[in-house]
Amino acid sequence: MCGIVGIVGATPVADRLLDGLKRLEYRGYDSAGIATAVDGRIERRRASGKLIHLAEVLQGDPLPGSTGIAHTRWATHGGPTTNNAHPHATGEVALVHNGIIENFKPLRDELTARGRTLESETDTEVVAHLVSEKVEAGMAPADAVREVLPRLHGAFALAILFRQHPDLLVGARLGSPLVVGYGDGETYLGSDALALAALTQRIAYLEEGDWVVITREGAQIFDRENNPVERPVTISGVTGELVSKGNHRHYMLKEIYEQPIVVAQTLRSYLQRMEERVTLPIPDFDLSAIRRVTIVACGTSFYAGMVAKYWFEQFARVPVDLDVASEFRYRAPVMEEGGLMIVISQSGETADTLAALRHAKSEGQKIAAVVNVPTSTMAREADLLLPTHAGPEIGVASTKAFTCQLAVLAALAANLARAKGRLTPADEKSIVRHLAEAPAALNGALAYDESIEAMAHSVAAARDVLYLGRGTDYPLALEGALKLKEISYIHAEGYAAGEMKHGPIALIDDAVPVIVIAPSGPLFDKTVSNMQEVQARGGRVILISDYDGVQAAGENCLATITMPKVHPLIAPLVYAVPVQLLAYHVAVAKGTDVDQPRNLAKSVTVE
Ligand code: HGA
Repeated sequence: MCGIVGIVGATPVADRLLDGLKRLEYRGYDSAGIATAVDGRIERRRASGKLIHLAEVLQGDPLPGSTGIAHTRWATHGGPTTNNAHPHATGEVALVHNGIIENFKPLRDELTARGRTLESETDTEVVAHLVSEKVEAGMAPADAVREVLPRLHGAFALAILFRQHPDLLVGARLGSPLVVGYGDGETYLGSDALALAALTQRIAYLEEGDWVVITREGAQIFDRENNPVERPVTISGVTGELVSKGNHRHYMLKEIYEQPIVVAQTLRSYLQRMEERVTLPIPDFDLSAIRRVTIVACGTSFYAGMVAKYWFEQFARVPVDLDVASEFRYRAPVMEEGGLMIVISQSGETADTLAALRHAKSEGQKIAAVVNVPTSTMAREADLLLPTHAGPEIGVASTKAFTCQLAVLAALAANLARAKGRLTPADEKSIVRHLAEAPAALNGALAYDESIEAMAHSVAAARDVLYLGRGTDYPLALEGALKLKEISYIHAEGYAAGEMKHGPIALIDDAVPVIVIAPSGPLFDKTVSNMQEVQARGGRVILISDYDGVQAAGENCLATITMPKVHPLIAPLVYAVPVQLLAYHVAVAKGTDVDQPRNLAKSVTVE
């Protein structure tokens, strides 16, 4: 989603701003722009579409100036046109914004009533005008921003440039992330440490409601009550190198292939291999009093949570509520004492999930956060941080973050079960052994890449695809359908296998491939019966199972994918691989933009 970079520099900044935007490109965006302060005026260059278009504009019309702001926009209000691209500017100020100004309509009416002309359809532009009015009335930049911030409802990260003050920028955050970077004789603003990786590793994370004035000498930070505050400067581990694709054609494929390693890395923090015990990064966090678990997440993370519900209930016998984050706050959820909310988010910044976290916290729930960015807002606001160690995930369609989330959640379920006295030492040993087998089993699953690629054409031609599964394979069916929708734009739905006969079976004909996820085991026969109901109606089935399953039921299938035989606990991790690879190869066959699919953003920082 939107990316912000700002530099108060000692030398021209346009190239470095563009480089910062490139580092944020993976988040997904649909237009971009840069503004600098030059010789007493504000200059802007903007372009719709990819950064290459902005680079072309800059090449034709270079942008001097050593203080500037830059933005990649994922449109929420107004189409992805050049005119709606940020920065938005008046004669006095230019401004970039991440988030949504929810009260922009009355503010806009108020501004137009005062005779101001707004040029874009965005919610953002009102902020530029509100600040500009104050500046035009003679206020200093910091005073102007301080007076405007309380008028804004919604969520924002802002970076603001002033025509008459080319030596400073003002930033602010509420609900959307913003960091300050400290250089040598230069200071920066960025959406995250990655954006500033080539400039500095010295990073301070702004807290909710903070605003900041940066100059070449450093930063003056204020809290929401306008008191000067210090925010600790941390050394970010993100290197200046752009994350590379290695030998792979797409980030998504590289990330699918990284899964054995990153799952092993993640498990290291949650398993004591010698003692054969599960553990947590904060070992003395008391789980014994937890009486109820609420899991809240969005998209792929939600499906990881759905798998975890099965595990928490099975191992720990603790009831689990599961909610899509954007719905959670709006159904008056009952949160009793002794409740643990688990939020799951790759970025740790997903606005819907963050809002749910804050709501639950205000109701006295303990919060555990399964996130891939340990410096993220969720990580900082949680009582129990449960990091995944997947490394930067650049492909918009989540893959390695998902399997790492599953690894963490399996270990958490076992920890909870032990704390509740529901896990014998023998059971715990067995869980540790099975989880430890996951990296090798993931490798085994990757070995089928070529055969999956070979069958992709049979799905690529379809208009609709169904995925079926039972038990923990049901969330995998949902995840498989989501992956296919996201990157190949084929309409796909996941169903609990047993639900087919209650409606969706009406969709079956020979034009709708049905992908059945059914490892051999206790649920196999029932799922295969549902599969046969599909075949009896002319449906063409692709069966994903292990050798035994394929032998038993593969005969009349359009195709089969054979996975290594694994324990049911790690089956969701292993079976994630073929559904990811199938979606990937179908998308490649269709020629879509695999890493940055249309309309999607990576870190979804608006509600
Ligand atoms: N609401 C603003 C910014 C959108 C945003 O933050 N996207 O990530 C707009 O539509 O321009």
